[in-house]
Formats: sequence, structure tokens, C-alpha cells
Amino acid sequence: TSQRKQASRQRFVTEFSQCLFDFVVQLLPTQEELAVKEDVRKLLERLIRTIEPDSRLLSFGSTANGFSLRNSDMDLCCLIDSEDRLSATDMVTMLGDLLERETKFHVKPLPHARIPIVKLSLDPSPGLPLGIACDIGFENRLALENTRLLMCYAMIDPTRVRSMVLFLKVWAKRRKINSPYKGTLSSYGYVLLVLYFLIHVKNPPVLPNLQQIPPLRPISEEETHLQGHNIWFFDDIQLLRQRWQSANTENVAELLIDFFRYYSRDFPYSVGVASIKNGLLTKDSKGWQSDLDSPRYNDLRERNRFCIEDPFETDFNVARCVTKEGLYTIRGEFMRASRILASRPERAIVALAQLCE
Ligand code: 3AT
Ligand code: MG
Repeated sequence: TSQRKQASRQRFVTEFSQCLFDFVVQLLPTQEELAVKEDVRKLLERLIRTIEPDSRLLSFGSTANGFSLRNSDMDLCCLIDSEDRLSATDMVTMLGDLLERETKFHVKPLPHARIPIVKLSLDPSPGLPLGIACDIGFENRLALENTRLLMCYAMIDPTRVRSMVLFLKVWAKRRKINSPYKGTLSSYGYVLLVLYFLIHVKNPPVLPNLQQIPPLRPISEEETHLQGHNIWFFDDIQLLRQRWQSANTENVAELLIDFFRYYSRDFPYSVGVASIKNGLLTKDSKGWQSDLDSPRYNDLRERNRFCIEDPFETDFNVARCVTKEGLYTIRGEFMRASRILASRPERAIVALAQLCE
């Protein structure tokens, strides 16, 4: 019987892996959507240059890192190359006015936010059935770099890494646990959880740790640091793929089943910090304790329920928005997913539908 069980499990994971792959493919943005987005970027760049001629408008986030789903929002970052540039706050105010006058976008400038941005949206139209949502920020160079890091990880093993990340993003959206404003986790946070799992939890690892591979030539402090943060990582993916191959041969389904099991059972939420750069750290070692009892620390404690270290801004907890209730819900969802997959329904497609219900 154990042989029969083994065979049935193998059948399930093979079928489930194929299902996941087919499911994810149909959620990818169409060429048309990508072209429209690029046109929008160019148009906005032209308009911004009427305010700051030396500016460039670059795409970051999912539209630039290979983890984009159909109709995902556009994250844009404006870099200004001149010395005496306007402040982000002034740029947001001026650009907001300009876009309101010159375009059909709905415009919402947020000049006084922690990171000042202009929020834009376009209503659905025949050419753009779901409209477009877009945020424009300024000088957010670290976000451009973390986008590049995520893109490199996606390129190392496109099939497994992208399928897993894209599935998890859809799953988190469908299960409504993807809103930092409501106490759950951002997409960026979920991507870091997947990478942490593939680099540090899986043995043998599915991905190498790009931030710990020694550089091929000596590089200066100047080249590796941005705003006081070490942003160096090994980015010659072509070379890496010639020299390194993962010894892990599990398919996407096996990895996903294990992912859900790990985050529902094994990750030490109360004391641990997931870091793609440094592996599993403790809240203590980062000064992110959650056991400070004084009411003065209440706010601090609330911020560190769930800890995911940013790959470059290592003093920044990407999951700081996750509340007590949010974490409870997220863990409950990991357990639910784990349960569904452990019960191994007769057909893989049924499991998939149940997961994303
Ligand atoms: P969606 O497809 O929009 O759901 P995304 O990959 O674009 O997913 P987000 O919209 O959550 O991810 O974030 C966009 C980028 O903004 C990703 C990252 O470069 C940056 N970013 C987001 N949240 C943080 C954060 N907490 N710390 C640092 N950078 C962040
Ligand atoms: Mg985004």
C-alpha cells in the first residue's frame, strides 16, 4: 500500500504542477497590455520633462520584475539627473496640476505622504477594458534596485520561481490577504517569503543567495552603496546559469505544498525574522522584539508581529503593516491551503479551484 500511496502522490503532484502552470500562463499580461503601459509611461515622461527637462521615468515593481499579472498596477519612479532639483513634495504638487490640466487621468497628488507620490487612474475604455492604475514616485532608487534583484531571481529559474510567485500573488488576492492598509501583507512581502523559502529553507536550495556570492572583481564602497545601504548583488545571471545549477529537482507543486506547510507550521513567527540576504534571524538580534511589555512599546510591538527584512534596507521590516488580526488571518490561510493540498482531492484542478475560492 505504501507503494500505491507513493504512486498516487506522484500522480497528484505531476498533475497539479501542470495545472498550476496552465493557470498562471492565462493570467499573464497580454502583449497589448504591455504595449499600452509602455505608451502611458512615455506620455507621462514627456509631460514630466516639461517641468524637469533632465528627468527620466522608470518602471519598477511587478511591471519591471517579471512577476506581473494581468491588470496589475504600474509603479513608476521619476529620477532627476540635475543638481538643483525640486523637492519630491513640490514635484508631486506641480505634476499633479499639470496632469489634471493636460490628461484624462484621475489625479490624486499625495505631496505630504511618507513617500510623496502622484496616484493616477484611467477609467475602463474599449481599448483598456479594465483601465489603468499607476503611482509615480520620485528618487526612489532603492526600489529600482530591489526590483532588479527580484528580476534576477526570476531569471535564474523562470519556470519554478515565476509560477510559484505568480500563483501566490493570485491566491493572496483571491483570499483577500494582500492589503497592507488592512493589516495584511503587500505583494512585495509575499515575493520575499517565496524567495526566502527557495534560498534558505529548501535543502538543497532552489536558488543561490545572490547577495552573498563574492564579486568577480574588487568593487569600491562607492559602487556598492546607495543611501547608506549595501545594494550589491551578483547580477550576471547568464554566467551564473553556466556555473551553477540547483541540485533541487522538485516541481512547482511539490515546492508549493512545502511552502504552505512551512509557513503554517514551521516558521517561528514570534521570534524569527525572514531575511533573503541573511537567512533566519531573531527579532532580538535586530531590536525588533515583540516581548516588550510596557505600553510605551505597544506601537513598536504592533509593527513587529511579522518580520521580513528588506534585502537592502535591512533596518526596515517589510511586514510592519501586518497587525495581530492580519497575521492570524494570513496564518489561517496558509493552514487552509496546506490542508487542502494534504487531502489531495481526486483531481488537481479541483484542488486549485478550492485553493483560490
Ligand atoms: P502587484 O503586481 O502590484 O500586486 P508588485 O510586485 O508591484 O505587486 P507592490 O505593488 O507591493 O509589488 O510593490 C511595488 C514595488 O515597490 C516593489 C518594491 O520595489 C517596492 N516596495 C513595495 N513595498 C515595499 C516595502 N515595504 N519596502 C521597500 N520597497 C517596497
Ligand atoms: Mg505594483
